[in-house]
Formats: sequence, structure tokens, C-alpha cells
Amino acid sequence: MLDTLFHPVVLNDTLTLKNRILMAPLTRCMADDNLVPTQAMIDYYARRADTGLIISEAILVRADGQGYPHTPGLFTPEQINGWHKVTDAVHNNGGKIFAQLWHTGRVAHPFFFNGEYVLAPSAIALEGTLPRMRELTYTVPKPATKAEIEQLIADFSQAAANAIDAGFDGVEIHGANGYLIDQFLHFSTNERDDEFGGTPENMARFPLAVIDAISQRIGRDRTGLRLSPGGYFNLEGDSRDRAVFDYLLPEVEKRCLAYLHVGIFDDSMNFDYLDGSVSQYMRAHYHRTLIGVGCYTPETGSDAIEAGKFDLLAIGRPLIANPDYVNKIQSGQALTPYDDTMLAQLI
Ligand code: FNR
Ligand code: 8K6
Repeated sequence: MLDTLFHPVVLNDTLTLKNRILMAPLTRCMADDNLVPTQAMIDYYARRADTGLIISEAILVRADGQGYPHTPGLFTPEQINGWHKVTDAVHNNGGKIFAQLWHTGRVAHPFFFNGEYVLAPSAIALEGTLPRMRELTYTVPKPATKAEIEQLIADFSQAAANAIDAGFDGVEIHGANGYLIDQFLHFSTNERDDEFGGTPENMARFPLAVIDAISQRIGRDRTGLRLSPGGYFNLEGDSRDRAVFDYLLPEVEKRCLAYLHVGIFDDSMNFDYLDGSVSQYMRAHYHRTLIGVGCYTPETGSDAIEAGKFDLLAIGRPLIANPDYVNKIQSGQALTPYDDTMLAQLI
């Protein structure tokens, strides 16, 4: 029954969502040259305010986190002001919106910020060339020093405070999809032998420090987290990664965040070392609010919620194709199928 999707949900004392359909974070590469949201972006988000919660496209916490053209930031007054127009428009339409906070680590490129190098846990380059900029190959990153790690934590925390200043209802820490935080959590990208690598506890240290800094700064009720225990994008998974997430998930659970969000493109993908799909693994190891995602339809998504596989459903590509997704499924109208050519324009 699709009805399940329309039951409101209390996340905590601070936040109640009007339905269980969330807009998944979707990078669109449409910010202006100063990485400020445009009027087209304001209108795009405002049109989707009938979802229970919009999670914004990934937003850079600082300049050297950039790995794609025209991805927005949240580290200059102009960017904060630009996002305020987005959050005002969403709130005026009765919606709620979180900012997804992002640093791409080794997926960044000095080309974008006119820098000399990119930071990552270890000096292991991503193979290949940049999407949409095929002439650029990824560089060998500089392993972050302890002082640089401290600064990254401070910058994540400052970006969370900036998000609240910009009117966001909260933030989602982007710990998924092979970007900086996730690079600490997988053996293929973390070969450190200091307190940030080598053991599950050490590999989880930077991610947990970011989580703690942000939840202390803006409140745990306003802090969500996305994780990808299965390596599938921007890095390779390793059977040893399982122990890292076995340690991390109970640690995250103790922190009583607003939610945990599965980071995957297709939730039917199985990982040997997780004994199944990422959502099955996370549900087994985490007992608070879980957001499922990845190739779900309204029908398969509501069935999964009813079966207890997760609590809320994030929808990505179908919401690119259908700004009125919620209204369409509630009134039984057919959805427009997504195709990749739709990425060229914000509708
Ligand atoms: C994504 N996804 C994504 N994930 C994320 O955490 N931050 C991001 O900025 C993006 N950007 C992004 C752009 C585009 C064009 C796509 C298609 C996907 C992943 C997204 O949130 C979601 O997990 C997947 O799209 C799977 O859900 P759907 O599309 O099958 O409903
Ligand atoms: C976070 C931002 C990134 C830019 C996004 C691009 C997304 C393009 C969608 C392509 C899907 C790729 C899925 C990869 C899955 C690999 C499975 C083995």
C-alpha cells in the first residue's frame, strides 16, 4: 500500500516530516562561477517542497574539496546568502531541507581551485579521467597531516554552522560514495599507519570526529549521516572493510543522530563481505531511523518500509524527471521515466 509513504514520521523532538518520501542528494553542477546557487536552483528545490525532506545536492565545505564543475559551496558569505534564498523558497512552500556537506578528497582536482595538490588519507590516486572533463586525469593526493585533519574537521563544523545560518533545517554529512570521509573507512584508500589508519577504530576516528564536531555545533537532532559500507563508486571494496563498519555503526548509533542514510545507486547490489545488500547490512547493525535508496519505485519502496527493511525512502532520479513526484503518486498519475539527457537542465 502506497499509503505507508504518506504517514508522517517523528525523527526527534526537533523534526517531524510530513511524509516518508525524501529527495535524495543529487549533484547537478549548475551553480554559478562563484559556486553560488542560481535562481534556477531556487525554483528547482522549491518545486520539490512536498517531499518529506529535501536533502540538497552535495555542497562543498571548502574550495579544495571540488571534483566537478559548478558544484555549490557553503564557505563564502555570497554562497550562504544564495542558499538562504533556496531554504526560504522551500520553507515558503511548506517543505524542509538539509544541506549535504561534502569534501571529495582524492576525487578533487587542483584545476577547480587553482591549487597545487589535493588531500586524502593516503597517496593513492583514483584511476581514470574526470567526468565531463575527459582531458583531466586524477592526481596522486597528498596524505593529510594531523594538523590538516584537524583543519578539515573544523571546516566541516564551520560549514554546518553556515548551513544553519543559511536557513537549512539540518545537515547530512556526506560519508558515502568514495569521497573524503569514506576514503578513511576503506582499506583500498587508507593505508595510514598512524591513529587514522590500520585498525577499525583508527579508520573511524576522522569520520567520528567530524560527526561529533558537527552534532555539538548544531545539535544531533539536526545532524544526519550517509555511509557506503559497500565500496562501489570512486573506490574498491575490500573484505577487511567489514570490520570497520561493524565498529562504526554502533558508535554512530550511540550518537543519536537524526538519521542514517544508505549510500548506494542500486540497493539490489549484493556485497559478499556484507552478506547481502547495504541496506540489509545497515539494518542489522543500526537500530535507529534508516533511509533506504537505490532504484526503488513507490511500490517497492513502500513494501520495503512495511517489511521493516528501512523507515524512510529517498528517491533520486525519478525526482529529477518528476518535480511533482509526490503529487503524481498520491493521485495515481503515471511518472515520466528518467533518462540521463535530463541532467542537462533543471526542471
Ligand atoms: C547522485 N547521487 C548522489 N549521492 C550523494 O550522496 N550526493 C550527491 O551529490 C549525489 N549526486 C548524484 C547525482 C546524480 C545525477 C545521480 C543519478 C545520483 C546518488 C543518489 O543520491 C541516489 O543514491 C541514487 O541516485 C539512487 O537513487 P535512485 O536514483 O535510484 O532513486
Ligand atoms: C556526488 C556526485 C557526483 C556526480 C555524479 C554523478 C552521477 C552519475 C550517475 C551515474 C551512476 C554511476 C553509478 C555507479 C555505480 C557503479 C556500480 C558498480
